[in-house]
Amino acid sequence: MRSRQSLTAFIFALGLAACSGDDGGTQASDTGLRGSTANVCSGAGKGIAVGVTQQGEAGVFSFELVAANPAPPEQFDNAWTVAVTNGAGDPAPDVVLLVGTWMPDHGHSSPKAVNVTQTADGSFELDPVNLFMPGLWEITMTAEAADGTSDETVFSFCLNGEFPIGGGES
Ligand SMILES: [Cu+2]
Repeated sequence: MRSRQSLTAFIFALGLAACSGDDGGTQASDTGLRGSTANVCSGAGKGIAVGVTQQGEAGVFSFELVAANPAPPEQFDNAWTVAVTNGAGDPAPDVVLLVGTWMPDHGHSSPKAVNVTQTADGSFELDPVNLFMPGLWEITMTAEAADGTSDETVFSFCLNGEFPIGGGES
């Protein structure tokens, strides 16, 4: 099994190949994903949509995707609004939200960190949620209260899109 580091290096090698505009039929074509718009992970994950609410694994907090731009999520940068509520359905006070990205089938995260900003109403703005390639994504949300209480959930969904080789963002 390859390590996370070598997979990350592999992905960035693909990105470099795309930027050079010259690959000579190397690693990129070996993935079989070049320019593909195929559904690469159909049926995987729980799915994502505005209004989806998941209870944390510890049963302390709930996490709701209250807004998404674009909706449904698309490849590249997304902006999400997430509300964290307690067992009574009220906004959880004094909570810090940490967000991580992961592609379990590929063994890498997004190259961009998710910036999380709490708004006046207590919800959280996540911008960007950079879904830079199609496939199965796991977005882990961890809420940590001031008293040390912590809970987390994983939003998982299959993202369709065009593999960013030979065009798209660089
Ligand atoms: Cu990936």
